[in-house]
Amino acid sequence: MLNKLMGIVPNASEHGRAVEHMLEICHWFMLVLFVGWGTFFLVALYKFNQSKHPKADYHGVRSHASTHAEFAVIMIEASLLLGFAVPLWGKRVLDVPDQSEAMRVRAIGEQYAWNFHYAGPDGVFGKQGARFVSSSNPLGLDPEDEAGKDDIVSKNELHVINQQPVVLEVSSKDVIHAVSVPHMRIAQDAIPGSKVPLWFRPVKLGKYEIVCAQLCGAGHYAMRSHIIVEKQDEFDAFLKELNQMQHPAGAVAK
Ligand SMILES: [Cu+2]
Repeated sequence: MLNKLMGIVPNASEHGRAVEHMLEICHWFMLVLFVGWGTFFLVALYKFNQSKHPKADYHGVRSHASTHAEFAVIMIEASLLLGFAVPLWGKRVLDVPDQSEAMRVRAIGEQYAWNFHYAGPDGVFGKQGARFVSSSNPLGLDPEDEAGKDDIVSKNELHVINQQPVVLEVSSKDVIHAVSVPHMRIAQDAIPGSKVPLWFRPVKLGKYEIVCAQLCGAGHYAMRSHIIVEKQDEFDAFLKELNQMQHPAGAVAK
């Protein structure tokens, strides 16, 4: 309920419910803290007003109520962190789905766009190297590598299949960017020189916004992309069209 009040977008991923559950608990906890400390502040303002206590009392609080309250807060915070946040995070980050069941896509950020790199019909990514990067070869694919000849790149549009897990290998060409998809409850920094896996399982057809969540330069605001969750046949048609566009010679017939 508090999540809704704070304007959370609808969930479209399998693990999203768990994230929402934790957010909801945290919001309620913060509300209790806010009301509690706010009330304490107002009471203190009234009770210890200078007109009532013209002389300062150097002894201070005599009861142990605040010590107990603080201890309770620490216990709740520790249980939230150790009981909810850490296991949830561990499950999210460590249990990357197996290659056989998940779709693997490389997400490469640049100023100011996202390149989504598919392995193509052979299912193998071509070798990449910084020395191959040029305006006509933005991903730095090795022109000699056969595996890379059928690779497909989609600019600012990540197409995925509904219900199939997706592993994004997140990296960047220039500065630090971040893939953030509020609807999928995922976010990951894109760091030049490293490939960090980020995975989710889309469970709702539709088009969802990908936001760059790191201030990456003057055009940061315009770095908008979308995830399109579609059915298998629509996805196949999309990939086929890009394949024909990017490999018109038909060298990669399949
Ligand atoms: Cu960016």
